[in-house]
Amino acid sequence: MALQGATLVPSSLSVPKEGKSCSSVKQSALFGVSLSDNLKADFSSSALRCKRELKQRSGAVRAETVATSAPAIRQSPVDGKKTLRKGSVVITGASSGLGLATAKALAESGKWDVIMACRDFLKAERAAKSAGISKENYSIMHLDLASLDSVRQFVDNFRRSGRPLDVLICNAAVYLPTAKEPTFTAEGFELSVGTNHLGHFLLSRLLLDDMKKSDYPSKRLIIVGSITGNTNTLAGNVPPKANLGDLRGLAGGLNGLNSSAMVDGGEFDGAKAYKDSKVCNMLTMQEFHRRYHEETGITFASLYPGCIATTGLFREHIPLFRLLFPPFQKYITKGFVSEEDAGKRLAQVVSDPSLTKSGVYWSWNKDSASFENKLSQEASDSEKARRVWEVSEKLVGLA
Ligand code: LMG
Ligand code: NDP
Ligand code: PMR
Repeated sequence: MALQGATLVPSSLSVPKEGKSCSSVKQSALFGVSLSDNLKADFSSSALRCKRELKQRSGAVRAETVATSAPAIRQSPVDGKKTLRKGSVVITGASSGLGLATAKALAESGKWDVIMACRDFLKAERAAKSAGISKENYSIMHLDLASLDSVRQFVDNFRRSGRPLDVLICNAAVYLPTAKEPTFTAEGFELSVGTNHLGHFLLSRLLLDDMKKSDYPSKRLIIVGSITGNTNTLAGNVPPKANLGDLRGLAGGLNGLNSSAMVDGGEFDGAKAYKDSKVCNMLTMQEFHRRYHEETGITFASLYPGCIATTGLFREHIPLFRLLFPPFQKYITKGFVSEEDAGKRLAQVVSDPSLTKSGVYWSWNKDSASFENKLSQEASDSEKARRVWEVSEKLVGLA
C-alpha cells in the first residue's frame, strides 16, 4: 500500500518489544529509511488531495487492518534484505511552535510521514511551507481538540485514509493567563483543560486501537507535559500553582454553572487551569503506561522540552510579558530553548532508540542530554491518575 518504504537494514533484525529484544544500534540503523520516489509521490500535503483520497477510499478501506496492508518490516524475496517503511506519526497542534518544529525535524529525517492534526488548515499549510517541510513528507488533517465531535471525526477520517498509526504526539495546547472569566469548549468544558487534557484524552483513547494494529517496531504515545505543572521545581512554584485538589470541579464537568470551571473546584484562574491541564497530561501518560504498556508494548512518555519562550503559547499574555519573558529565560533562568532545538528534543522522544522506556517524563540537562526526570508528588500520584482517568472517561463519553 501507500506507505511501503524500501531500504537496507541489518538482516539480523528482530522486532523489539519495548526496547528489550533489539539493540539500540540496530534500531537506529533500521530507522535509516529512504523511500522510493513513486512511494513518496503517493503522500499528499494538500487538502484537496486529502479529500479526494477520502472519497476514493471511503467504505472500502474503512475497517482495514492497517498492519496487514502495510507491514512495517518486509523481507525482499530477491536478496533477503529486510526493509522498514516510513513511520507514520500524528502531531496535534503542528501549526506552530513545538509541534511545527517537531514536524520539521521528523520530516527532514526522511523516516517519517508526518500527519499534522490542526484546527486551522490554512495556517498549518502556510506554516509547513514557510518552515520548508517538503510536500511528500507531510499531510494535514483537521482536528479541533475543543470539540469532541471533531476529535471523533478526525479519528474516523484518519481510519478512512488507510494509514497506519505508529506514533501519536499530543502536543497542542492553549494558555489563557489573562482571562478574567472562563471560556468553554463545544461540550462546555473550561477551554484549557477541555482542549489540553480532555480533547487529547479522547483522541488518544480512541487512537490506541489504531496503534495496537500497527506492527511498527517501536510504537510510542507521547503527551507533552511541563515544568510549570511540577511543584517540585522553582518554575512550578511561581503562583498560581497547579493543584487538582479532590477533582470536584472536573467531576462536575468544568462547566462554570453548577460546577466550578476549575479541576479543584476553585475560582477560575487561567494560568492555573493551564498548569492543572499539564498535570492531567502527565498523570494520563502514567495511567496509560500502567494499563496498556505490558499488553501493547507501546512506549508511553511525557516530557518537558525546555522553556520555548518564543512560541504562540504566550499569545494571550500581556505585551510586556512577551517582550521580557524570552530574555528572562535566556539570561536569568537559562531555561530557554529555541523552537528548533525543542523540536529536535521531541523528535528524539519519537524515534531515538535509547528513549524506548515507557512511563518516563523526559527532560534535558544543560548539555542538552536527555534524562528521566522526577515528577512532583501530585503529578506522580497513581491514585489521582486513576481518578483523573475515570472521571475523564465519563466526561468524554467513554464510560
Ligand atoms: C501570575 O503572576 C499572574 O497573576 C497570572 O495571571 C499568570 O500570568 C501567571 O504563571 C502565570 O502569573 C505570577 C507572577 C507575575 O508573579 C510572580 O512571578 C511573583 C514572583 C513570585 C515568586 C515565586 C516564588 C518562587 C520562588 C521564587 C524565588 C525568587 C527568585 C527570583 C529570582 C529569579 C532569578 C533566579 O510575574 C510577572 O508577570 C513578571 C514577569 C516575569 C517574567 C519577566 C521577568 C522579568 C525580569 C527582568 C528581565 C529583564 C530582561 C533580562 C535581560 C537580560 C539582559 C542581559
Ligand atoms: P503554540 O501556541 O505555538 O502551539 C500550540 C498549538 O496547539 C498550535 O498549533 C495551536 O493551533 C494548537 N491548538 C490550540 N488549540 C487547539 C485546538 N482546539 N485544536 C487543535 N489544535 C489546537 O505553543 P507551544 O508550541 O509552546 O506549545 C506546544 C506544547 O508545548 C504544549 O503542549 C505546551 O503546553 C508545551 N510546552 C510549551 C512550553 C513553552 O515554553 N512554550 C514549555 C513546556 C511545554 P493554532 O496554530 O491554530 O493556534
Ligand atoms: Mg517561569 C528557574 C527556572 C524557571 C523556568 C525553567 C521557568 C519555565 N520559569 C522559571 C522561573 C520563573 N518563572 C521565575 C523565578 C518567575 C518569577 C519572575 C517566573 C515567572 C513566570 C511567569 C509569569 N514563568 C512563566 C510565567 C508564565 O506565564 C509561564 C507560565 O507559567 O505558563 C503556564 C512561565 C513559564 N516559566 C517556565 C516555562 C516553561 C513557562 C511556560 C509555561 C509552560 O509551558 O509550562
